[in-house]
Amino acid sequence: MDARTGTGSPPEVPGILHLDMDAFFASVEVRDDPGLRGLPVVVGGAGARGVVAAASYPARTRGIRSAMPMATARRLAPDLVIVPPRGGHYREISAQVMEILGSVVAEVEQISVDEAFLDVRGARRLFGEPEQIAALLRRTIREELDLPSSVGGSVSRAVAKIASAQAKPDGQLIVPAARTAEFLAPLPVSAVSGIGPKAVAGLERFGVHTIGQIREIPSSALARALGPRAPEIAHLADGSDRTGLGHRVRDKSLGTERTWDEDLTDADEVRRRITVMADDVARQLRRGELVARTVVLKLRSPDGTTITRSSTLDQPTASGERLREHVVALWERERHRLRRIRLAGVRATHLEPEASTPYQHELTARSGQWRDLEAAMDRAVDRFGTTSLSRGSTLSGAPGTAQRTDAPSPSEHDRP
Ligand code: DCP
Ligand code: MG
Repeated sequence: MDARTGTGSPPEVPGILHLDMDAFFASVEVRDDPGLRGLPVVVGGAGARGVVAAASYPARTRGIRSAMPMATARRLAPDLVIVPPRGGHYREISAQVMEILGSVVAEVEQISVDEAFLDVRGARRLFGEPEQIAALLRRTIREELDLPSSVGGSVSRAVAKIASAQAKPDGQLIVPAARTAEFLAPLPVSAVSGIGPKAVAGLERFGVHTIGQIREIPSSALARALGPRAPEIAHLADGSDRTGLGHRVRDKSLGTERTWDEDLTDADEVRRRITVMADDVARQLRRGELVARTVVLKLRSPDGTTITRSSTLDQPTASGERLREHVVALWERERHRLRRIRLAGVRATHLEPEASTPYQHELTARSGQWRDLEAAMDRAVDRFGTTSLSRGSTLSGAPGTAQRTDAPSPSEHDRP
């Protein structure tokens, strides 16, 4: 769609919405146990090495944040309520949220367990302007699931995501097209998804602290601070970015990573867990209609020794079976190096859209089979949640403490 601002043409619609659940895991626990309402509640491992996965807003007023060591959180709030994570339960509720979104808007792109982008331009005739659609979605989620969510809206996905963060908790903020640059100007550069501490430091060297200041430095300086992302960020800052759904240019990989409170010492157990992760990554690929050329296994021992090994697939794939074979092979090759495992991650890289892959070359009986079987499993998981459906060999693969189990890429989730 073209953005025309000439006389007579209608104003451009801020039709890209970003919906993100508030304090998702913690809100679910509070909903399920109303006695916890108003208390500093965190979800995470209670053990000595536990980490905060989610913090309720009352916990946040005490300075508690995701990824903080539980010991620190306890110090900040001696009355802290720690709830162990229930991954399958959150995934079921996530599927319910996505079902609600899909019932109103055809164009939905889920990007993590609790957030999605929506293109609501096609839903306007039925449901009204983006403000009304955002309100409808939030109200429906509240009424049907008794959970708070926030929505940002804009002409671009990046700005919509920034707006939803500004709207939290339990709010919505739709930025009119013509006000985009003005809205962004006072915000810290770290508000932009993917601008992490390194990029922030690079920009600070040029005296740039806010998004507005990005427009004041020469493009050569911006290129030095941000590298190849400079043009994209420049467009964002001046309000001309129009990247909508299905343009996940930065997501060249996706994966899952877990840290455990207790070291894993049993090789079979490690194999089971990375198998579950490989399945999870494959499911994320299929959901994004992507295939991967490479799979990466990362392992860390308690002393911090980290091994990252990758394996290139003969065909780009979204098959859990293929990814499992490769990560298990990598594990078998490296297991003698690490006797104890504290962290493991599986990542799919060199992604491409599924449609661009010449599947006809791959349609052997075997690959045809995996596609049918795994597509059927995806439908069952979407319907019933993962807990109801597990492969026999992975039944004991209990979830660890989630660090961020479902992020499409870590950069997407760099937060201020
Ligand atoms: N999560 C996690 N580890 C992290 C970050 C998040 O396990 N380091 C999990 C718990 C969160 C969920 O993912 O509830 C969603 O992540 P968000 O970043 O959206 O954070 P919240 O929903 O908890 O809070 P907010 O209200 O800021 O969105
Ligand atoms: Mg959230």
